[in-house]
Amino acid sequence: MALLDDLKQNVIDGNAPGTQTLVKQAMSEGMPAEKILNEGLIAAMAEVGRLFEAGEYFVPEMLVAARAMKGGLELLRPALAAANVQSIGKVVIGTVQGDLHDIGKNLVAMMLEGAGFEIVDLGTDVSPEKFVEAVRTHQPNLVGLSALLTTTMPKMKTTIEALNAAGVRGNVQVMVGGAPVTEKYATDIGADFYAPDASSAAVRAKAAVQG
Ligand code: B1M
Repeated sequence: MALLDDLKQNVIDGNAPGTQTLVKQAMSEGMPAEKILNEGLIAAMAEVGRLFEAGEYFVPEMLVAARAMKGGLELLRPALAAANVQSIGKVVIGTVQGDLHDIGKNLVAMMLEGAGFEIVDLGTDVSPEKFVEAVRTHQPNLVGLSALLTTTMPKMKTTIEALNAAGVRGNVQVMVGGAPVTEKYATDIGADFYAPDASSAAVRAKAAVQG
């Protein structure tokens, strides 16, 4: 447990090399990747959010913590996305327009990859037009929209409307998620389904394509 506390603190402090060293150590001690992720990396980001809300952290501190988290996440990627699976479908995923948060979206993409999906990651700040273009080009089974800000959530609705207007909505199911998003919001904006976290995103996406 001391190891996970140290790991958490290194992310909170934005110590990227320290974070990577401790993730490697935890893995070499046989700790499950999900435990390192949930009790180390994700728990740290929750604390960073609390510090930001309390006015003790500002954007630069959030940014260095996010970089440290990402470095740790990269090391966990092979274990989380333990491959060996045939593609069960394709997902176009991105963070909606105006929103630069990508840690959660990346995590969802990794878990989907682990569940056997082929991933087309459009990155952050993705306009509705870019989602439409990607659906036309890649013909995915699912489109995943992530939003972390209450101010960018409405772009999920705009994106769904753009898919409708382009006549491609019927070809894809839309999954939405992100800290401020709820099941009710997903229903209200016409998404097919909502997932509260990366593991359930993988389970629900799999169920969606397998009927
Ligand atoms: Co931002 N930020 N941030 N930030 N930031 C939050 C989101 C905030 C809650 C902090 C706070 O006030 N407590 C707050 C939003 C408030 C609100 O809207 N109500 C906030 C704010 C205000 C801002 C700025 C406006 C700050 C400013 O400039 N004044 C600014 C906006 C920039 C922009 O996007 N235009 C900003 C900037 C940033 C950084 C760039 C510094 C950095 C992001 C770096 C990056 O992502 N590359 C950052 C960070 C790190 C955070 C916090 C601290 C951590 C987010 C995170 O990575 N969490 C965050 C506070 C918090 O969340 N506690 C905060 C860990 C991650 C694993 O969880 O992203 O929730 P999460 O993803 C989960 C689920 O939500 C779900 O699964 C994931 C894994 O389980 N999920 C999906 C996510 N997407 C999904 C998609 C799905 C399904 C599930 O289907 C497709």
